[in-house]
Amino acid sequence: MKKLIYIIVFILTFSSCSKHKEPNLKQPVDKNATSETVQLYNRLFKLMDRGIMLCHQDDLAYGHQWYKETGRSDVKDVTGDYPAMVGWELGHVEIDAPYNLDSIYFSDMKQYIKDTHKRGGFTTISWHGDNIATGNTAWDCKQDTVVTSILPGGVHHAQYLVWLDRLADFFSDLNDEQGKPIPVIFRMYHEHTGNWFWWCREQCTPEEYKQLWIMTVDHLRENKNVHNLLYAYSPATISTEAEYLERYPGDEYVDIVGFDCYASAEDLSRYMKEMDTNLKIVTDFAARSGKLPVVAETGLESIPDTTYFTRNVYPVINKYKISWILFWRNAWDKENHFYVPYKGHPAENDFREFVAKENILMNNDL
Ligand code: BMA
Repeated sequence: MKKLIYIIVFILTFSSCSKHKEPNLKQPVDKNATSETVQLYNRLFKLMDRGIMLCHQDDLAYGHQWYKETGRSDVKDVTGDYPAMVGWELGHVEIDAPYNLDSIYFSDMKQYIKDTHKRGGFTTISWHGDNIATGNTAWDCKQDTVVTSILPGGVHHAQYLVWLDRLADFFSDLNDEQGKPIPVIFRMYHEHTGNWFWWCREQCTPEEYKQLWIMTVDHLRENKNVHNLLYAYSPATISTEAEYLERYPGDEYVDIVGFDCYASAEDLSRYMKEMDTNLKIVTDFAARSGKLPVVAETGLESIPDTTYFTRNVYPVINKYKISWILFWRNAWDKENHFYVPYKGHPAENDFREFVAKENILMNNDL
């Protein structure tokens, strides 16, 4: 009898254990990702069944003609809710500056990321790191040996690892109130199919680009023990899958696949076509490779067309199953550099209508 009880207890324990492990969870590329990071990845996939999350760059730090007002957000001013996801930018963390290239203190950024996490929202982070060879900005493309100079054996390799260490310190300092690491998405070396950053196609070969990516991921996770990241790949718009994959570092190094595509008021039909082509390429590839598809950056600067969101964005994204769409920042210090309407802007009704769609997810929908 005693033996039988032992056997029953053993079976019950074993079955509850295996249930607890949830063997069907999808694993991110970092095999040592924290359990919160694994949960995040799986949550993002699940949420795609309900809709597309709205994401806005720098949303909580500033907006059109305001800077650092606690709790404020242009998206919330107009719609009554925060975006489901917020984008941030790490440019200048690598040179140990106290604030980023758009004047956001990194200490504030960490707090905004914690606030978003507490509200149940998500965070994606880009990085316009400086050109280490010239000391100028990410946009400095005057010489084309910077990537080789960063790779192992290159003259700037050691210093570049110091830069990556500073990134790692930032990521490692993202903890919730219980001290658990907050998982975030890191979208690095983006728009590389363009020709405006030092990591773009004219500055390095496909092989060098891949090596740069792999070296960065390996350094963060193997040497610096950063395990709260999902890695996102986002070229500027392309027209074929071959182009999309030419510099793809491999399925072992990417969790999320997207693209950046901007509109111009003069040619919104070109924008819709480009969005459609890129969405098709990205969602097809994501389905095949098991990655998460997104629109990593988009927008129409200063939104001169007041039906842009409902007539140009929604009809295209609504055809696809994607995780989120990120609209670029509303600069606080530039009159016309904004991508989401602020209160009083002529496109605000259209934006509200867009956000009210059943399958556009805001923070309160999560
Ligand atoms: C660009 C512009 C710049 C900004 C940079 C990094 O697209 O918005 O003003 O400094 O992104 O955020």
